[in-house]
Amino acid sequence: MKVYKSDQIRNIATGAHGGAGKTSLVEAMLFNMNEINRIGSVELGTTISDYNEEEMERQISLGTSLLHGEWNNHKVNMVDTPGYTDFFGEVVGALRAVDSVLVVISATGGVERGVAAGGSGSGEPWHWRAGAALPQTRRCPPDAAGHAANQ
Ligand SMILES: Nc1nc2c(ncn2[C@@H]2O[C@H](COP(=O)(O)OP(=O)(O)O)[C@@H](O)[C@H]2O)c(=O)[nH]1
Ligand SMILES: [Mg+2]
Repeated sequence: MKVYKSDQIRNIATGAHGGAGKTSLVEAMLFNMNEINRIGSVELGTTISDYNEEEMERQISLGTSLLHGEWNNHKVNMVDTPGYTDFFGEVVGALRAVDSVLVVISATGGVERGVAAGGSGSGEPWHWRAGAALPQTRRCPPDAAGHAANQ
């Protein structure tokens, strides 16, 4: 087994409300890292992350999945969390183990309750990240007028 130095390891969790696309994004990342040779589908129950029978049947993530791949000689550990608040405990556990959280925002639905909506937002990933003192990077696609909105 390949041995990585600690500075070659990245631990990343996904975070967002259910249905934002976390599991699909992780699946695409695994494909791009050549860990899998086809991109599975949530609808067909063929993703690596949503592997148990109930997840396949319901087409949602119910538990945290650990996945890994290699990119540019770095080991990337991905922690795909469930988005529904019933399973929030899974997310809290994941945040204790990661360096960063990939907050996924649906390109069609935009920012919805469960990502970073108003109020104290204590149950939302943008705020969980702050609570866990994790760094933040925001990268948004250009708006309709073509203005980039990266921070
Ligand atoms: N068209 C389209 N559908 C997507 C995309 N990403 C996810 N989906 C669909 O959105 C639904 C929820 O995706 P999923 O990855 O399970 O979201 P999660 O709950 O955040 O893990 C599924 O039906 C996916 O096929 C995308 O980039 N484009
Ligand atoms: Mg999921």
